[in-house]
Amino acid sequence: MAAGLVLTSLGPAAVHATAPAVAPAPQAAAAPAGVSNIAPTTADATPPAAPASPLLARDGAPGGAILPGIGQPVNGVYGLQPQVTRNGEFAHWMHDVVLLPTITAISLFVLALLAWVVFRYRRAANPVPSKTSHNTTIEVLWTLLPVLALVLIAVPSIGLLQAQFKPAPAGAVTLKAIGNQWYWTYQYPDHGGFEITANLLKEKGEAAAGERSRTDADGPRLLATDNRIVLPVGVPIRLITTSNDVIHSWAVPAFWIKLDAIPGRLNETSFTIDKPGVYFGQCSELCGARHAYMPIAVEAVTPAQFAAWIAAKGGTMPARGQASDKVIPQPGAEGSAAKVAEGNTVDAATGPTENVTVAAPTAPQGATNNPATGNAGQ
Ligand SMILES: [Cu+2]
Repeated sequence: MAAGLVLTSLGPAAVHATAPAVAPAPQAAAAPAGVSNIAPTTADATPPAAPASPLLARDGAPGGAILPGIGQPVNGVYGLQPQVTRNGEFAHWMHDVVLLPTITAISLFVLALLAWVVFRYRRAANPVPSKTSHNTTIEVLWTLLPVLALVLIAVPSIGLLQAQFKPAPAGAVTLKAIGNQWYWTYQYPDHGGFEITANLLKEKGEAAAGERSRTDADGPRLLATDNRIVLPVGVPIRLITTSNDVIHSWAVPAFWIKLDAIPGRLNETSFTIDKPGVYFGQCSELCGARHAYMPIAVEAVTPAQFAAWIAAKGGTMPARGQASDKVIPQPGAEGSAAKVAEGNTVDAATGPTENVTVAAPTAPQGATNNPATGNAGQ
């Protein structure tokens, strides 16, 4: 963890000079000797069609391998996805060890009581019904036992709720996810503020001529994106969400994260990814016709690989010792530096700007220009 924080605070040049052995993630150590620290995390990590260096893939993202059953739903399997954050692991435990046994026991108990009453007190076996109307012992029991059951559930539940809204510590990597109809844009405010757009990768027959279509190396159908978001493992992530149009929701099941993206607002949460890998999610707020087609793909890599990726994107790592916990003002908040600066130049001519923190997408979006065929015709 400490090594990870140090690595993220180094400049890209320094990271390139760092041997992979110092990277804290176990997979980095497993890389063959002599391979640079931007090599794929496992031997079979390079997708068949990828260029020699995964970092120089067409979209600039490392071509990390998708591990079977990790970070995505699996056919015929029920239950929660394997979790790779502390909150997720706790929630998984709570679901499997607290909630499921509790509701199963209560359901079976009530079913048994019902069956007993139906059988024992049927008309044939019990022709003269009892006239009893009160029983203090039973009344106390049927009040206290449900209270106890609720307390049993509430204690871990409230703790988890609190943990989910814990602010990120100093030194966290900030990822700003911006919802659009119907794709996500991402900014890295601590790393030069560059922006990435992630669109659904269409299937082979659906992509226009010259357009990149999905392969299995990209991910499952409807979950693969043209650009993956890259985040470091072992480093706290500060996730900030907002939207350019309607309410979306940024959700990745394996991170135990679902955070609404609301126009004119910033929502914030934090998490730390434990294991390298590729993790998929989807917009989880009904946001319009192509709601189902704005997937999320996150590639979690070692801090060294993250630094290399940032450099490849033209970004910069924060200087050593410089905490990346600067306050990002709510859109339109009075006194925000951006607002004041922009207000000085814009107000006189055009009036106040509505949302100063959200940059307009810089490139035309393939997904938004889709004709109403293929996926849109569902
Ligand atoms: Cu959406």
